Amino acid sequence: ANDGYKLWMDYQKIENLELKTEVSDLLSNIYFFGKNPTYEAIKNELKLASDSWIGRSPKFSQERLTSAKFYLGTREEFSQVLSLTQQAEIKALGEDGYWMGPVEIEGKTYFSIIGNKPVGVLYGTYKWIKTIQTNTFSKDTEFSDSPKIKLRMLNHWDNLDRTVERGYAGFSIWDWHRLPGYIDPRYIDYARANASIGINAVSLTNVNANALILTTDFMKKAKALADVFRPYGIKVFLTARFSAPMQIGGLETADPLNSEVIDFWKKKTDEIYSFIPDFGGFLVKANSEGQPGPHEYGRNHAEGANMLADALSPHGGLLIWRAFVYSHEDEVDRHMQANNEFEPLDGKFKDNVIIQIKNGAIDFQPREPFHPLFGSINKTNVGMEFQITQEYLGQATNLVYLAPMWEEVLKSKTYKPSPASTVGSVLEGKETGQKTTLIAGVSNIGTDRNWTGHLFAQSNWFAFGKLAWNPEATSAEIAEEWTKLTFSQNQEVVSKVGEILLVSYETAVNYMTPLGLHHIMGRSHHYGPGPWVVGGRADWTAPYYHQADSLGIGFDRTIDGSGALNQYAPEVVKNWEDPHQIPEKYLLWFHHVPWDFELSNGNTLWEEIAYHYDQGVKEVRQMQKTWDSLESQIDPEEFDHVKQLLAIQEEEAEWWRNACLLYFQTFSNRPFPSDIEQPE
Ligand code: GCW
Repeated sequence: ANDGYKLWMDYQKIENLELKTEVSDLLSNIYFFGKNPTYEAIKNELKLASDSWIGRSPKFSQERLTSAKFYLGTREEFSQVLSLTQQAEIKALGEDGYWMGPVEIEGKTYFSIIGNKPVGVLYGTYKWIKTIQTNTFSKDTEFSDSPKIKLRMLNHWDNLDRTVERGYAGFSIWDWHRLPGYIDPRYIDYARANASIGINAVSLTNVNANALILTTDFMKKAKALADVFRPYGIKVFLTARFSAPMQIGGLETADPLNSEVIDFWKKKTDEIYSFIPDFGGFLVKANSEGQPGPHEYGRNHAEGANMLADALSPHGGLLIWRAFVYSHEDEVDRHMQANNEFEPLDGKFKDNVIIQIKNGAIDFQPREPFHPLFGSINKTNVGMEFQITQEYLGQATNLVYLAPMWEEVLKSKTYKPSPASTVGSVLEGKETGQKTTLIAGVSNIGTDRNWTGHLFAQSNWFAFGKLAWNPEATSAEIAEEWTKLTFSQNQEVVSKVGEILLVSYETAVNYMTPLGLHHIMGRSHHYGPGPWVVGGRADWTAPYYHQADSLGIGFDRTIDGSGALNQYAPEVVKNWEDPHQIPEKYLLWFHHVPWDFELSNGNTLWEEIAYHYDQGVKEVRQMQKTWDSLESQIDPEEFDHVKQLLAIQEEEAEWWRNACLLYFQTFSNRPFPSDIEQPE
């Protein structure tokens, strides 16, 4: 079981005897107040856990009065034994919320898990299991929780031929060829893993995929997956290619105002719902990077999105429309294009439309300032798109724990629509009252034995779920929980793995794109350095972004430059327009700065760039040392897997450092500081 397949759900024998007795007692007689497929899923999970924890299967009683020890059910099912106050408290936790703790039933107190819906009971059970795994369970303590975001969603970029766009962990886990007849047990494990961290929606297909997924044959396959996921509270979404009416509907146009097109989508949507009655809706990439969209017909994004939203709304479906739009025909700074398109349309989208916005305005770069659309459109539902797969962050060889990046974005102050607004508060709907809230993440899952290619990339899947559930959680607490569940409770392991996780993001930024540099990676595969890359469209070349010349480096996005800074609130503009005030991590994102510009620590810009690259390499070496020191505490197979990858990462960090510094030196014409390892 040490190949990583079991993720953070690799239940281990309970060593603590007191806990073992307590858990054995609870598992000796479990009573469910009702019957439904979700409770069957819970029973399955309890059996898996129990078998590993205590070497025995749990017992489920059919009758309540057989002196059961452990009670599970919904608030309604429990209503006879709960006080009105208790019921009100639980009700306030909302659809997915749960409560656990002691409940008095016929004069005796029993440990219980109560949800408003069966899925809440499921989430409560997973939480309970984690308390056992991390040795923090106490049956007398009450605990309750509920998600702050309604849709916690994975976006797979999986194609129907099983390749995965920007996937680095093998092929797609969706075996379309054998679906719907064959249900790979892996689908169930996938659903378990997602439910255990609160993920409740999944879009199965690539936003760049063709329209084939919308044909009847593929719908049947998608239905089979939806049936597997349903007990785990997970809804299926599909990508909808805007030109589908032409590709699979035999029409001459995909104009969203054309009545035949409208009819095509209505019928298509009805058909999907006939297979998947709780279908989530569509996810659409339109008029971006060559994908078809409403612009072809002189229509805007709202007209395109609303037409699809109308087809979905009778069924309660959602239309998720991506704001990642840019065109190379547009001369305007790519950073500005989404705001330019969407701000004028604010308020024009239907209620069941959500605009899904990437965390930054360019494209999942190692570090980006928050996207200026957050806080700028407030009469339209907005959602976040993070990227879990490490397209620009070393893919499956580099150990990079992404939660600190996501936390940085979520905590960023937008100052819009209100002075206290943050990206997180906007997403939670606190600012606008938005109900259908969304955090999506581009999946890093594939057919690899350990699901994610790099064992540590599992931490990103885990952290994504945790932050989507609670955007106010910290990357440090998530790192600790993941480590305990994945490796061990041992204090040394927890603290050293924690060190590695928490330093890893800044480390990668240091050796890839420090101080606000961006988009200087290799062409199209996006792996490794390529600050020299030219040819093809301007906004896919590196010099467009770093603008290095004999005077300095950086993209001037100030008011006198491209003006992108103007898309932020005046408070942000005030802090960021001055190169001495802006946080140095964003400096070259917004400013073209002379090589001899003095930074806060007294170094010149040129020196500081060199020190950051050098530091990145040193930090990877430190991560290697820390990992090596854990050899005796980690399973040998897992230890070796990570060790080998860290060695590759060290080489790649050097590659980045050497390539970028030597290249930028051709502009700066300055020596490297003598106290760094000299690039060659
Ligand atoms: O990050 C870029 C990727 C494309 C991707 C696009 C998008 C799905 O390089 O591969 O296409 O973003 O998000 O649409």
